[in-house]
Amino acid sequence: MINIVLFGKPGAGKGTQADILKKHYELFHISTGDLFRYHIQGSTDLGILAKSYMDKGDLVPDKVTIDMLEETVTQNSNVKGFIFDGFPRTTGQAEALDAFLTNKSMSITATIALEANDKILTERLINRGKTSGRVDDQDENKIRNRFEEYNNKTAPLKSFYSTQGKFYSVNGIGSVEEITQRLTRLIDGFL
Ligand code: B4P
Repeated sequence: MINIVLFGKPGAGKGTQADILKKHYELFHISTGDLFRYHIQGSTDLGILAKSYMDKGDLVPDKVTIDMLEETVTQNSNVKGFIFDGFPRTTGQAEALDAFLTNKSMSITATIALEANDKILTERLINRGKTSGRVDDQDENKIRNRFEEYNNKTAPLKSFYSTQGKFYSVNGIGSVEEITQRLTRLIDGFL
């Protein structure tokens, strides 16, 4: 089983690349952002709660995010592996994921960061905001807040996974195809 965490700032291309990699390696793709947006569309209690955080560019609290992730993994345990896209985003989530996977005799194979600078990321997000309808993509202040959330709460995971010898960095600037090539070259080494 191969389990990849795609890591990076908002707009780094996690969702874009996960969509391609899941087909290439026949992996099950879990995007916590997409799961929240699905709940928001259905106006579930979880969706209403998540929306109050996401619209401001804040992270959704760990407890609800972890429960949702664990439920999705449990419902899909007969797969070749997972791509975790946008999860974990805090040390609490990373610790919970390790404990949960260990319990299922599974583990993270690699955490791969897509690296790009804030200027490029902001341009990508504002661009997507023109068509996606996503409130969190349409306002530079909210985008700045998402970067701050990342710097304060998510960036520490680099050392969390480096300590485990599982952290890899990939240049996230270039065409989508170029970045996919960089990722597959790396992931092929884990097969
Ligand atoms: P997410 O849905 O995870 O989204 P993201 O960080 O905005 O984007 P991603 O990196 O996937 O970028 P994408 O490929 O789409 O998070 C949204 C919110 O949900 C968070 O702010 C938070 O509130 C909440 N949330 C999610 N998970 C959570 C968790 N674990 N804990 C707590 N809260 C959580 O690419 C962006 C754009 O760039 C697209 O338009 C794409 O077409 C474009 N693009 C991609 N690659 C490109 C390239 N190489 N060149 C040019 N453009 C490119």
